[in-house]
Amino acid sequence: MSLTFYYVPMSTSSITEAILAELGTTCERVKLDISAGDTRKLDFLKVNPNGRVPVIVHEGIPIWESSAITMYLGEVFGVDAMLYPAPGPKRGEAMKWIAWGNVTLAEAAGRLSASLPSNTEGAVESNSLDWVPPDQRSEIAVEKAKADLAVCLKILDGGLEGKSFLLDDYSLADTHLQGIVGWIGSMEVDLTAFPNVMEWLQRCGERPAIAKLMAG
Ligand SMILES: N[C@@H](CCC(=O)N[C@@H](CS)C(=O)NCC(=O)O)C(=O)O
Repeated sequence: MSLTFYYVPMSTSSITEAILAELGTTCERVKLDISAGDTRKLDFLKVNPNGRVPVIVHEGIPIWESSAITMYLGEVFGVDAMLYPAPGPKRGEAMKWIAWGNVTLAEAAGRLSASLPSNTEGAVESNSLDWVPPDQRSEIAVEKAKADLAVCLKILDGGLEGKSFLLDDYSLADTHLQGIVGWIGSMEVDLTAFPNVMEWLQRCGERPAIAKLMAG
């Protein structure tokens, strides 16, 4: 089995890192540096023409987009490991949260992140593809992103009502979403208004694989 993981520390690829850690899947690791321009080099663009991490290459096939990677790794390695549902409605529920995490929750988080000064926690690097020049940023955009995040976090809080984890039992949907919510919490977003999210995030952080990653 050949599996290669392209990553940048402290980026979207941290989600895939957590997924691989939960699954205990071994792979070859290729570390890239955005500041050094690694994500725009021809060799990497052949792997992901978007010039972004994470990417996995499994048996010679590149798979990019963190949500697709989580669902793929779940399907291939996670079902036997009891970390991803078998095909059926529960699988659909996992996919719903993973896709929503990227398309809706992380979209609002990305707008906030791009508006923060580059040297603050959670902000994009000044030479990243997502960097917005300061003269194109506005307080209105920051407030709108925060308001949209609050709506999303309320939805997540409701989804966790009366449950320990999104699908009751811990799954890779939690691994994926906790990575996004952890990033949001590192920015100027107060999570205390969402008690179910706060408690869930703590429970996720107690998972041995995630605790080990957070300890560095
Ligand atoms: N939607 C993509 C987003 C990936 C993404 O934006 N990755 C950033 C790092 S957080 C990146 O690779 N940026 C490269 C660059 O800015 O050069 C996913 O979920 O995989």
